[in-house]
Amino acid sequence: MQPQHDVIVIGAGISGLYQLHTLRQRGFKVRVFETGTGVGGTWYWNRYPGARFDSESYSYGYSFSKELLDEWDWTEHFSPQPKTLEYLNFVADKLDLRRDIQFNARVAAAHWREETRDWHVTLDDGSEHVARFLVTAIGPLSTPTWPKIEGIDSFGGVSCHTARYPKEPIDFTGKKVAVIGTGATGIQTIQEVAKTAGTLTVFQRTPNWAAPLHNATISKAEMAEIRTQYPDILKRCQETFSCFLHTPDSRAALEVTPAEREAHWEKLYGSKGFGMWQGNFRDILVDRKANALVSEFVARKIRERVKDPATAEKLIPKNHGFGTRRVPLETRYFEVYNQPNVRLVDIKETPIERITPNGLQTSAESFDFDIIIYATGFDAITGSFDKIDLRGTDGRTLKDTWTGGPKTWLGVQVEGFPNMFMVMGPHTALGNIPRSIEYNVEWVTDVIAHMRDRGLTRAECRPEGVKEWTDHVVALGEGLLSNEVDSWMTGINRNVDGKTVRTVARYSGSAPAYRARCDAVATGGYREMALS
Ligand code: NA7
Repeated sequence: MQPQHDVIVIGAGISGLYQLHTLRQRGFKVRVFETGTGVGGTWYWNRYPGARFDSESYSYGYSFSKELLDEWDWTEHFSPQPKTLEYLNFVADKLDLRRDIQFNARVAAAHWREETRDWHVTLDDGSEHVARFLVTAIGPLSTPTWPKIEGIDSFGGVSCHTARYPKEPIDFTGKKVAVIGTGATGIQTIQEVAKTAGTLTVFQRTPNWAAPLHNATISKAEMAEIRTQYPDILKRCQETFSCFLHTPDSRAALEVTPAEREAHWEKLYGSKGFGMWQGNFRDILVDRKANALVSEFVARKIRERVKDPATAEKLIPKNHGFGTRRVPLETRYFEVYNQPNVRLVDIKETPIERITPNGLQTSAESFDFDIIIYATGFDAITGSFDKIDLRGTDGRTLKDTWTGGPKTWLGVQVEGFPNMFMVMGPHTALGNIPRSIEYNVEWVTDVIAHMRDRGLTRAECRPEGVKEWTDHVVALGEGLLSNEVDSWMTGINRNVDGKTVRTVARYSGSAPAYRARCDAVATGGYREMALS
């Protein structure tokens, strides 16, 4: 079978849409395969109540097109999912992207063919497609995981995972609702469902440190003002550590006086977005003493906000410090537990034994529910790769290649997988993700264009490059308190076989350093790669 396309892109989320656009702009014939029935990726699937950005909307949208920036109005500082999905549809229409996207199309397998130097892709429906290059734009958090609880299929009411939430909203009025999971997703869901549910029971295994979001609407006049500031906003995102508007304070918590510390933390706790996590003193995520102090500050806030002291204690994490897991941002989350219709069940104390036709059974009690929402997270970073039968040279699978943790070159290539490029793969700078995506996508497009212009048909990273980058990523993670804690960021998900040992799957250096490294490869004529 001859190649029908220059490039096959898997996924039509923020990465895939921009990858399609940049490649098309450079004259490539591109086909995008997307499992969903529409564009949006993360923002297509995560329709759960309360889903929204934790990054400021105006720092999150695409930055490459003045026209898009000029024509799109954000309505809230932290955009809710329906508006974000509307935005991504607006982008797809504006750039006329849909004609090259096939929806309802899940890639089941992608095999490299050395003799013809191309990728042979098979969809779920058995159809086959061939392209010279393969770009994975499948997202780091896109394969939802359900808990392994006995009887999960026996429930007679409505149940769903937050990342597979139905398109028709569920009405909670007067209903008995359960939410299992208290990560960033669970917290957004809980604070929304609590507004209308008859009763809401939250099943918490591990509490997470959360900080206030301080969302607000954006008026037309304010949006006009923001638009004039776009150059500064986007420039700042390019300069900060993780592409957020917030970046670590140059001072250490332990260098300043207790009064200065307190004042800084009060200010951060009272300001919008990720400041408390990303704009904090530079030592809180590496120094145990500094981390204990900031954790104590946030614990105090929880105790002030939750009326029942026993409930407050349950909501305060004891097994990890503030910021060592992804910090959920919340809007009156802790106050939810002061409502008479809301109850917190600590399932470390009384584990869930089984889901029953009417609800669920813990070791202490039987509960009846109309609705159970699973906010139980994702098989993060490598999970979406594992679901595809990806085979490189000699038929070796990617899953086998990554046993014991991912090994990559710059997070964009894998040894033995020529002509495959990853956008937001393991070992790339995630941070404020669209900013990282735009860089990654443009870099990949440049390599592919470089090859075409020189008649080159095969690109593979070199083994020594993979070792150097993987060692570098592991070294960057040393000393970070977050790498001592179980979370999706350290590759742990006990709902997935084999994801019980911590791995370093995230690049934890700065985004500017990452870009400088990748820029050097490009300006060096990609000599670090084996191109032929
Ligand atoms: P997370 O952060 O992985 O949270 C999943 C939650 O579900 C967490 O509280 C888990 O408890 C809980 N969980 C997982 N499995 C079970 C079982 N079997 N029983 C009970 N509770 C369970 O996923 P999110 O979707 O909230 O957020 C993922 C990222 O998406 C987020 O960080 C943002 O970047 C966007 P645990 O902590 O494992 O004890």
